[in-house]
Amino acid sequence: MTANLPRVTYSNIGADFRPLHDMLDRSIPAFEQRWLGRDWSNRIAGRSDDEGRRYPVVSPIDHGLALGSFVEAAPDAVGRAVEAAAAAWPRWSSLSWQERLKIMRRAAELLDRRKYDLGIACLIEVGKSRLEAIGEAEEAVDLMRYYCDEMERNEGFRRPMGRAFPQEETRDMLKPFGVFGVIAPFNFPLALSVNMMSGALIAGNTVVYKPSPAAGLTGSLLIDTLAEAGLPEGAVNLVCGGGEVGRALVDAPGLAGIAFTGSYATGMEILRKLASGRHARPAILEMGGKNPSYVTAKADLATAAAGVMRSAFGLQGQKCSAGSKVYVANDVRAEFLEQLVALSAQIKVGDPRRVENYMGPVIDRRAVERFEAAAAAARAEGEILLGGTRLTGGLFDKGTYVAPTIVTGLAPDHAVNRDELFLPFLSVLGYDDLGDAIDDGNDIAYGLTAGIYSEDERELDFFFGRAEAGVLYANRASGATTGAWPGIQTFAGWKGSGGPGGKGGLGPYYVQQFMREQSHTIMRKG
Ligand code: UN1
Repeated sequence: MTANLPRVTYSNIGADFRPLHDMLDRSIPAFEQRWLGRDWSNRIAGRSDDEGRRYPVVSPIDHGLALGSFVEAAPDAVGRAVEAAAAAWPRWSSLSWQERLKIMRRAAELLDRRKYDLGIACLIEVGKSRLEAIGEAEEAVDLMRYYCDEMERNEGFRRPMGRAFPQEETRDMLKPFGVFGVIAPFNFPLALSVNMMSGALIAGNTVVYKPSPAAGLTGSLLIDTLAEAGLPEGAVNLVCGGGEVGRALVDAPGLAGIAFTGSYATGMEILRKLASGRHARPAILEMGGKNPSYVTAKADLATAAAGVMRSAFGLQGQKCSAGSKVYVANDVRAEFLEQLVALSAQIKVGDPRRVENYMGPVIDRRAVERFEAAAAAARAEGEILLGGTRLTGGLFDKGTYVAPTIVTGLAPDHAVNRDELFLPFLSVLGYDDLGDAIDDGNDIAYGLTAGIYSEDERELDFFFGRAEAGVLYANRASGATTGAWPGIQTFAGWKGSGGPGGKGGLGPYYVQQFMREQSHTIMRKG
């Protein structure tokens, strides 16, 4: 039934997805019937574990839609999960890398077979549109396969070294650290969980995984899939819950390192903690973004308007890669804004289970409050060009929906232009000098993604040389700052968007961040 359906990536926006939508029309209700409203358990040492408080979760699409209940792991359960992962580590890490890859490739195969169900889980749980959700599921599969291929290309990160003497032989290798805590965010509950867990596991570490409290369903389905692939008991453990559980995990004795994707404040707290024990431990971090794009006087304005719109409002602006401000050359500002506002005004917001809706709800009430505060500031100190309001009436009253919003006239150092909002909220700034605009776009704590629109190669070169961010794009209609794909765009956060190592995910320098180096030198006789 699902063979030969078109593949969704975030950037193949022109493809014919009708067969996919036909399938989703049938599969979404079937998924709801089968999976919603259950009581889920944590998973420790291969067994269900219910130690802790049960909490119900509802969908942001409709608060009457019960996703299920999950267990906020008690501190003792978190400790047992770390112990279980530590007990599984000798076995998992002593497998040859080829044997580990066999299991991980089986996991990728299972993920691939279940990608539509897993995508639908994200859709209902987080409120992403159909194409964002299925794109994410495809990304997760590609991620796991790509990291397996990288391990193979690098021959398990083992290589012979030089000889100081003819009789001396040295080899260099990367080895796993031990137990990794993996703490994942709500916005890409599948792709980012798979990203961090597969990095850790392929490298030979074992894992205690904490999904976002808003995304326990996707997390639980994912863990079931990994268990079925034949990972040894305890190699992956699931503990649900919020910040308290995350803190218990970071503080657990026996933890070798943390992979975290989420807010800057939490990521920095984790980094400080991991630097303060008996010795420093690795923190592989992907944090926020305040991603600028630049539209120069030499831009194709239709392409620019499409790309800026998609990056600002795709997944309701809740991507760390979202484009949240755009600097426009004053010469073309009026014309660009006219196109951008006209295009964005056509966005349909509503139930993301339905094919016509490009935007679904934002994740929770706190997001709506943040939205209303930013809109009030823009109303008072600048100008609202589109949106600016919470949506009400019908389904909107049952969930958390806001209008795609474009504002202008706020000072460059206004909080709206400096802080990550994680909302469908775009601020427009004019500029006369591209260098000044890029410098201002750089003048933030973050450095994740940035984009430019210009038909002038010299301007593109200038941007690539000057922008302080790990992921740079030029002239993309499918997204000014979003849409990185495994094996194609690497995803390294500079400055406050990433950890101190300067390397990111989706590329050739990810898996080895989960490993430590060792050299073996043997002096032979004779
Ligand atoms: C995120 O931005 O939160 O590049 C994760 C993108 C996607 C998502 C990355 N690969 O937009």
